[in-house]
Amino acid sequence: MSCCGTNHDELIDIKNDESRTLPLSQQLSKGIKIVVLGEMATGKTCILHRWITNEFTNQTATVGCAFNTKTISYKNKIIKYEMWDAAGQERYRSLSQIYYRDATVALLVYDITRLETFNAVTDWVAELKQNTSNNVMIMIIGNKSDLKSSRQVNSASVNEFIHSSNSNIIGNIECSAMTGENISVIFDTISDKLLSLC
Ligand SMILES: Nc1nc2c(ncn2[C@@H]2O[C@H](COP(=O)(O)OP(=O)(O)OP(=O)(O)O)[C@@H](O)[C@H]2O)c(=O)[nH]1
Ligand SMILES: [Mg+2]
Repeated sequence: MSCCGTNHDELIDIKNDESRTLPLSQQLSKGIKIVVLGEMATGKTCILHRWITNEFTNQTATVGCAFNTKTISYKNKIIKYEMWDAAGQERYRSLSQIYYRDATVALLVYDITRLETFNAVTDWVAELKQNTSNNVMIMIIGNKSDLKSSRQVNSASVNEFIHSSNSNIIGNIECSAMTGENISVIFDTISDKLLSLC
């Protein structure tokens, strides 16, 4: 996975990407921007890696931001996803705004075994609401569902938060990058939502 966090030219490119102004139906094949945010070690990189390769591989902590693409054929449409996988470490936090600002979709990832990572997701929802004007679609992801016996976040409190948040939250899915459970459901849900808006 490539790293882009320290490349100034690339940051300028992100800012000036004109394809974001196209109608959604034209963006589908040119590139739908997904930003992946959440506390460190929640499994953001593993989720993307599982979706792209269908394998689980232990990842080292992301530096800055990693960039990946995957093009799929879904319900007779070609959809290209451009995924910006932001580092969860606090020192990179200020960079995140560059990545989420013009994103179409934000995946907010928490670890179901660590309550503080869900609390961080609620902070991200508030931040996105405050700092984006494009009504970014938000998907809340509870990763590590293979560790249900150590669960600290229950689905009732997640649902309660979603109902009270008044944000554009399009889904709330628990998954496991380790076993692969529900990984494809995340992207099918996003694809269905995008197609419904075209
Ligand atoms: N049990 C279990 N462990 C997981 C799962 N997904 C990721 N992990 C582990 O969680 C740790 C962190 O995974 P990463 O994908 O690097 O997490 P990240 O959110 O990208 O972390 P940063 O890049 O630091 O923000 C690794 O040790 C993974 O092996 C999962 O579904 N189940
Ligand atoms: Mg990572």
